[in-house]
Amino acid sequence: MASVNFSLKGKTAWITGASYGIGFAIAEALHEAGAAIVFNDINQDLVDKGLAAYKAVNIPAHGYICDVTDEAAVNATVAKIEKEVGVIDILVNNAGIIKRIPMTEMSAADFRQVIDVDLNAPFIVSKAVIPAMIKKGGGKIINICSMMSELGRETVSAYAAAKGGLKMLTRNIASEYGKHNIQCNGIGPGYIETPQTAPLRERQADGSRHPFDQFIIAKTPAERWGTTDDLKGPSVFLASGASDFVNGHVLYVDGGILAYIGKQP
Ligand code: NAP
Ligand code: GCO
Repeated sequence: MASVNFSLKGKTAWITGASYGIGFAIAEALHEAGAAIVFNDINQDLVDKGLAAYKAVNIPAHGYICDVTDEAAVNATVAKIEKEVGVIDILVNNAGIIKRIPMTEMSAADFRQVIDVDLNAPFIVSKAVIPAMIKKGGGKIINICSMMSELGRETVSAYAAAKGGLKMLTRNIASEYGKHNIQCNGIGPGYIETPQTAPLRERQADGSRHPFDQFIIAKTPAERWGTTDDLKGPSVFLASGASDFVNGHVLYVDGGILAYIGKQP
């Protein structure tokens, strides 16, 4: 009977935009499972800060300057990674932004920027890494989706459109490249304590919890925000041989939000 294989020893993992936040935690987990870690950020200062953060936790990460929306830059970065580190076995499309603006007040430029980073970039980066994965006999792509891959809410029209599209891009990559032993899945974090959600958790002037903070607690069966540590195990699972027959799936790591109508006020 084959043993379950969670090891990533000998694998190269590129987690995009992983200087901090969810991507950094996923990188820690994949490193702990044996993978060589590659990350990127948009300028040298931020890459240096990321390298320092990885060094502080004894991870010999490889950092590259790359704006994931720039296809030429992405292609050049993939070539550098393949030359300097190795063929990318595991891609985590983590880089992302959000703009919280009522739709009728949002400029088309702002809408396009969110779509560009959160949906076009995962297409660009996946397209760049798949050919070498095929040559190598397979690979893993993990797209960081969201509650907004399933649900809408006020002010996040661009983000929800992007993350809904990312869920379907995940399914399409799975459909188109599964025959090459490439598994493409999503992780859908719930509400996680990172810089991206800090504005939703700020204490009020009177020291009380932010109304949105209280709202999320009432909508989450676990009655807490997630932490980046909650994403580590699911990431190793989807990056490893343990998930070789899981394809096109979005694994929601949300404490039960999507299953729950919400606590009665
Ligand atoms: P975060 O703290 O804002 O970090 C986002 C990362 O993406 C940063 O390192 C950022 O780098 C990078 N990035 C943004 N645009 C980039 C670009 N054009 N090129 C390269 N890197 C870029 O966000 P997070 O909370 O860790 O979220 C990470 C992912 O999880 C995102 O896709 C987000 O949508 C998703 N997510 C977050 C939550 C949550 O509750 N936090 C829940 C569900 C899904 P810079 O510092 O240079 O901007
Ligand atoms: C928001 C939050 C969410 C989270 C996450 C939920 O404004 O509603 O930022 O979008 O970031 O995507 O899964």
